[in-house]
Amino acid sequence: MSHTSLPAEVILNWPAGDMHGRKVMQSQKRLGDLKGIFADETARSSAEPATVVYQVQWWQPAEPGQEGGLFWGVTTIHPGTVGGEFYMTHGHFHANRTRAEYYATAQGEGLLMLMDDSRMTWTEKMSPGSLHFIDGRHAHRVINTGKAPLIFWACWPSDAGYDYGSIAKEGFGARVFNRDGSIEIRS
Ligand code: PAN
Ligand code: ZN
Repeated sequence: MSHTSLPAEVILNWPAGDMHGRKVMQSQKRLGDLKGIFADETARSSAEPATVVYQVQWWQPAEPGQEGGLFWGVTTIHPGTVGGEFYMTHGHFHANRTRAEYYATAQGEGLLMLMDDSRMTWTEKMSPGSLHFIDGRHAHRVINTGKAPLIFWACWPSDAGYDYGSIAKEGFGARVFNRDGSIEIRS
């Protein structure tokens, strides 16, 4: 019997946070896209709108919404602040609250902010090698508190979906600022 080995569909560069493959997708979020995310909207709207805050690459080997598949991605959050508040992701709940996720840090320093339905909010420290299990009930956002890019890998179910609405409306229960070089979490 003959046997053929197919090439892998995606090749990762773990430390650099880069994925290569025909079906790998990507998106960038710039300051101009992040209206209402930071506390100081005046500072955000007067900053250069083309500045990239974070970028995501991901692979969807199943249809979004299909049960049983897994998606894989990587996010790079650049270092920086808006009105003293560290650069961060939008953050979201999963539309399906029974769908969990893993985040694993490749490079950089930051905080994974988690929030439950009652708006109780807490953080976990992210540093190279840290692995974070995100319960499907918890909203999640990542904040780069360091001076270098924060790069983390993620794996989540194809039918998790995204619920950005409640975060866009009410935010998380805390924000993270650079106060004279130290990290301040304000609730
Ligand atoms: C991640 C996030 C990614 C960007 O893949 O989507 O880090 O963050 P926002 O989607 O909050 O802008 C994930 O959590 N997927 O479920
Ligand atoms: Zn998620």
